[in-house]
Amino acid sequence: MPSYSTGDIRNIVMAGHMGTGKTTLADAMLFASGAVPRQGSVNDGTSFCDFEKEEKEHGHSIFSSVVRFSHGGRQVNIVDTPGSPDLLGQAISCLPAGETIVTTVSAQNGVELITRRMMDLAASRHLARMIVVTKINAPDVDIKSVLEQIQATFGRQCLPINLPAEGGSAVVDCLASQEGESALGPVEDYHANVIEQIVEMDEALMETYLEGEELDPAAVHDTLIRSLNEGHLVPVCFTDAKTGVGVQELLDIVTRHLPSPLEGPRQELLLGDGEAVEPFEYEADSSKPLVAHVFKVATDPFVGKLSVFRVHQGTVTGNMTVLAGDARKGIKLNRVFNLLGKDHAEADAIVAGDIGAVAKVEDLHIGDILHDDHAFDELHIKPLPFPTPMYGLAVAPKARGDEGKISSTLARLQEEDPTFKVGHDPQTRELVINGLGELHLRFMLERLKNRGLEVETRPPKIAYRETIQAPADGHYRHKKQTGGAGQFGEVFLKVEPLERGQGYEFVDAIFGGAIPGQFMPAVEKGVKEMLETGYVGGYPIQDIKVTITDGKSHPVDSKEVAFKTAGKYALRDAISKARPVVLEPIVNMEVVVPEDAMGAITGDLSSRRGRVQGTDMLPGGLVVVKAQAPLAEVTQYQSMLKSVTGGQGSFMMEFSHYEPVPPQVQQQIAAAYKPQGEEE
Ligand SMILES: Nc1nc2c(ncn2[C@@H]2O[C@H](COP(=O)(O)OP(=O)(O)OP(=O)(O)O)[C@@H](O)[C@H]2O)c(=O)[nH]1
Ligand SMILES: [Mg+2]
Repeated sequence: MPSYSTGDIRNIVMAGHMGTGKTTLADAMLFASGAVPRQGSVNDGTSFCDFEKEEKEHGHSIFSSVVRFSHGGRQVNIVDTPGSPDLLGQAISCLPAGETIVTTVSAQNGVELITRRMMDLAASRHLARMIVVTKINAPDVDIKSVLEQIQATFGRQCLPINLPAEGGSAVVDCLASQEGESALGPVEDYHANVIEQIVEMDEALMETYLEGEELDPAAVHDTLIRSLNEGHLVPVCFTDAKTGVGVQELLDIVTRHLPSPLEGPRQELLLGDGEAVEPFEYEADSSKPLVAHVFKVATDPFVGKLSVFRVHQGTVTGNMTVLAGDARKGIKLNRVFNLLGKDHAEADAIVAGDIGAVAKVEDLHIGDILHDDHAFDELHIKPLPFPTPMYGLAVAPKARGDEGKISSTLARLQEEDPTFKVGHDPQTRELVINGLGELHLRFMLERLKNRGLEVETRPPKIAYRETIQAPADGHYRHKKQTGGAGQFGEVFLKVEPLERGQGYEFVDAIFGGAIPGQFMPAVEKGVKEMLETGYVGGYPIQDIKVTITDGKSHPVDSKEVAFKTAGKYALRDAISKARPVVLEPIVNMEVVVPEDAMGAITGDLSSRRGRVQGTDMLPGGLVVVKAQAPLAEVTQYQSMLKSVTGGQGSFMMEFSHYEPVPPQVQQQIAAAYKPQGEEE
């Protein structure tokens, strides 16, 4: 057993916009705690968190990573996440690993897109939150306005618990102390603000405070934890990890003031399936039955697969056989590890509340629940809101004969990232990868290249779909008489549009054996083939109900293949009369730009068939433009934004829904479509 227990553990997940200094801060904390002999740096590729080759090359995080240290008798796990909008999937999967989400705001840039996003997500999952203002010693910073911006964006409950002082070379405590001066004014004032916020949570404490009596530190601590858990207080503190200012103080804050797994918010777990799903209450008790969940998977060709998990209840030991999700078969673990970046040290046990890893277990995936009781087969984390990967590229091997290796390596990379998907285009049979943006796919392809596999890519393909807009009837009689045995099958059917997103429904409404039952699967096979092939532009047809109404068979010549063909072409006949239409993916966009670029941005979006839905002023002279636009028009938005704003601004987009394309676009798609392999 480890030397510490659940109450000693603190888990923090670092989240926030790219470049705000999460990794630098994690490296500084590691060094300050004495866990490592030198301070790692993202700038020279020595960071303990950004240890993957691709991360060193780019100088920023691409994967989440876990490091640990002990300080003041506590055991701290830091989960560092990437802050690029393209890598949001990695960051989101780590949210349920920590009690506290620590978001970073750079004093230079103020509150940025992903910081806002992660703050909101953490709040929606009822996690404790803390904000660290980083880079307070960087040139041209205005700490006061950054603090105002934080409060304007996230609310008045964001209150400093320490303050920059002495010209940025130190920070002073304003939670326990009320003495002295800070760069933002008298410490006393800030002390009063934060204490008043805390005591508001507890009537008795409030009374003692109002009567001017001394507060019991233990009572203040308990109430502080409650304030954090309920989002009544979001502490703000200040650091400059480059110069080490505020780092030692941050270690004390994390270990003294943030909740342990015993005190902190519970992760939302659900037990059951479908309608019967219920919240599942666990206890951070190491002696109870095991409940852990996998939040990160790394597939290294040399080390093998590493699955990183957070234990919510019970204990994981190396000699255990665990169950993952609803798999019937147990998994023998052999060994469990504690992680410090790329180093893993074998551990006796990973207790409740702690983070650990297992190596070389193939059957584990992000989101899996580890348990040892079949009663928990249907236990899962409340679904995380991953954005849908809509940005696609068709890839083909540069070297012949690499196809197999490329698809299997891509499939492994897919396991590392819930927003990276690999599939085949049914129309072109090409291998297609999908991610959140240009950058996301570029990283993935670099990773592929670093494993010795190179591909050619083709411009993004848009995942169009087709549907129908009216009911219609269809009919086809397939009859072939070549020499001996013939083929005969005849199908009557009708089609009706379904609501968007309903998919496909097949109904057999045949009476009296007009089509013998054994041929119905063949009819449906033909129907499905047609749905996959598409009609207008060769895209999959969706949101359609197909009802087989009548047919005819022949005692000798009726064959499966005949009914398959009849089903397919009867459907085609019906679709041709059902006002078929091409659907295109529409994305929600959020673009943050300096105020003076707003006109250019909204104008540009309108010219791309976009609909601007609103603009909000953000503190700090920024504006956020919310819009919907067809994905086809904004696939290169990264470079467009750059050219409109000269490099400033950031954006994110995510899939919203499908909509019919305008008639002229449909005409272009239809004209470009050459059905291949038509039989008849
Ligand atoms: N002056 C100063 N620079 C800093 C500080 N923290 C980080 N930086 C610099 O800011 C840049 C980005 O730092 P990172 O730690 O990689 O930022 P990150 O938030 O991890 O970024 P992503 O991994 O891309 O999400 C690096 O060049 C750091 O050297 C700081 O406290 N002061
Ligand atoms: Mg980083």
